[in-house]
Amino acid sequence: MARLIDTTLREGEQTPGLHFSLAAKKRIYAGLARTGVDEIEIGVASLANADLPALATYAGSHFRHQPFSIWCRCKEEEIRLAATLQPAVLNLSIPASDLHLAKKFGQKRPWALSTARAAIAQALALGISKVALGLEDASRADHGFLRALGTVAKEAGAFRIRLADTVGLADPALITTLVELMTPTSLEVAVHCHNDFGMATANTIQAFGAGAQWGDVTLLGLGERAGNSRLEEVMAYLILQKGEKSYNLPRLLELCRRLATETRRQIPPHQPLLGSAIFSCQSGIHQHGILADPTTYEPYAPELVGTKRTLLMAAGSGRHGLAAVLHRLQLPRPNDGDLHHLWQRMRQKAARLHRPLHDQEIYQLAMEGAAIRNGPGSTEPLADPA
Ligand code: HCA
Ligand code: CU
Repeated sequence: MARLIDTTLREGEQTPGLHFSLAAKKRIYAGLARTGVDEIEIGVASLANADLPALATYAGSHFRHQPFSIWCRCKEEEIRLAATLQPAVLNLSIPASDLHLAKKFGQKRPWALSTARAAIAQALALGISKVALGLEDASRADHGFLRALGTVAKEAGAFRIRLADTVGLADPALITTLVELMTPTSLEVAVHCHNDFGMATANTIQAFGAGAQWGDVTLLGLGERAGNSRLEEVMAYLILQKGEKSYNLPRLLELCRRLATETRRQIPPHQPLLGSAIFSCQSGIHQHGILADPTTYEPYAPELVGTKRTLLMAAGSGRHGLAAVLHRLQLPRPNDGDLHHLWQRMRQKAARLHRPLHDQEIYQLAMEGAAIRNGPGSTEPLADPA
């Protein structure tokens, strides 16, 4: 079963230019809890994160059944601090690639193995019942070494390993390989996918297919550079395509829209799930199909994401769509010849204007057609436009 770790409050807060006040963090936490997300990573255990104790207290006291986790490096003082905040899970992190080990720590692989082992042991000894190990830059790490880190994590008592595609260069095939590498360790497996090539959501979904139990996500894909897997995409996919029942789609979308407003982020009209125009359709072939049965060209009903289907009349639209628009405008259905004639004039006008026509313009064209039919001077209205 696929489970989601939201890390908006940890990785998301690392988004350049973004800063959440404590009040905002609480609102986001509450909103996330209402979506049914399985684990909420609330921040980094470091002295620089002054809000963390208050946020942990809020999370623990207001949402007793919502597991929250804390992230930290394999550093004794950070682990000690994390332990005082009583998270359900501690997500430790250690670099796994030679590049990160050498450039950030001047270290080699044995150091990572012993450091991870000691950190897991320390966290467990301090009473944290569930400890996970994150492998930073796993997608550029040696595969044998990744397996060795997994084995050490398991021996030391971790329950989960998290494979981070830190710079977002993995494709679904590599994600499959990385997840499968961990199978022999019998640890639960998580992935943390970045979106540098636009593959974060696909990689996360692929990880589930390859046997991972957990995927990291953030609201609106917030995170370093191009961000992370979007909670809204991954969760909606699990709900709408996999029949997952434990999540709340309206709450999720409402939270995304609110956060977009609060962080002054525009939601582009064609943004998956959230965009206002994703169910607008102007091509004749698609309109014909949709009018016969919306499932021909829609993966789910627009109402499920709080939007509406809109048939636009453009140069490439067809007669079926036009007839439907006339119906919506409460205009009588013309005979086939008149409809054809109106359709041609509609297409010419839309082509001239390089855009779909507004209802008023369609209405006007239909009225002109009626005027021609009824003879010069006739202005008899057919109906008021909606
Ligand atoms: C970062 C670290 C991380 C860690 C992921 C993890 C990454 O870049 O700040 O510990 O699982 O992407 O590697 O977010
Ligand atoms: Cu990250």
